[in-house]
Formats: sequence, structure tokens, C-alpha cells
Amino acid sequence: MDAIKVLILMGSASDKPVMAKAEAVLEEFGVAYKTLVRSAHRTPEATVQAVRDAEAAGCQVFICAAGMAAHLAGVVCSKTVRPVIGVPIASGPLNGEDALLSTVMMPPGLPVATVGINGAKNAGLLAVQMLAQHDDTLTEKLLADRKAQAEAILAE
Ligand code: RP5
Repeated sequence: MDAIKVLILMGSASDKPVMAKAEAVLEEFGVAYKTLVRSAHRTPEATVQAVRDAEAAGCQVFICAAGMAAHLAGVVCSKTVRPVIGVPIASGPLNGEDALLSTVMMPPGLPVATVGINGAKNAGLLAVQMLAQHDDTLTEKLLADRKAQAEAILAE
């Protein structure tokens, strides 16, 4: 795996349209990332291997998206001490409420920073904010982004 700062994992290729918003944020901020489809249930060994490979490639933050019984972020959290951001995906008959609870309700000692249902954009931004703790250029870009958001609202 080439050097990366963020690994995006998703439980199914059907999650790709939602997770494109996280990818867009990382591209906008110039953060090196890789995206893989890996499932906690369907490909458990490959999921763990992806975490190992990503850490060896310098990964600092994991973004994990899954729908229904969404255990991907929790499993990844169990294999790394890097921050894990969970994105519950709206899929299946419960429209993401199942994934939200599965992702956010981690046992004490294993935190997953969970964004809203389909909250891929915020997941990308939260990853950038984590990386910005040690990167002044990213901090400046984040401040400019917030300013642009405010100006857009005030111009309405
Ligand atoms: C989850 O089940 C995936 O993350 C996806 O959101 C959902 C449905 O998966 P597919 O049946 O579309 O592969 O594991």
C-alpha cells in the first residue's frame, strides 16, 4: 500500500455513492487516502489485514462505513489505537437507524467517533481536523473553509 494518512473502509460497494463525499473532502484538503471495500462479516480476515497494511503505510485515521448490523467500525477499533470514525449507512428496511446504533453504542474502552447517518462529509472533515492537530497548513485550510461557509450563509 502507498503512503496514506486515512483509510476509508466500507462494508459494500453499494456504500460507495455515500462515501464519495468523504473522498471529496480528503481530495479538497490534499490528504492522501485509500478506499477499500471490506466487510466485518463477509471478509473478516481481510478487514483485519487492511488495518495492518494501512498502519504500515502510515495511516493516522480510519473512516469505516457500513449499513444494517454495522460492526465494521467496531471491529477496526478493536485492531488499532488510531482514531476510528464510524459512518452509519442508510440501507435496509430500518434506513440506517440500525447502523447508527450498531456503530455508536461501543462498549466502554473502545471508542468510535460516530457521525450522523450517511454523514460522510463530516467524517472526512473530522479526519482532516484530527490530522490538523499536527499540521498548520491543514489548520489554515479548515479555517478558510469555515469562513467560506459563513460567508455563503450571510450572502443568502
Ligand atoms: C452492509 O450491508 C453494507 O455496508 C451495506 O450498507 C449493506 C448492504 O450491503 P449489500 O447487500 O448492498 O452488499 O454490510
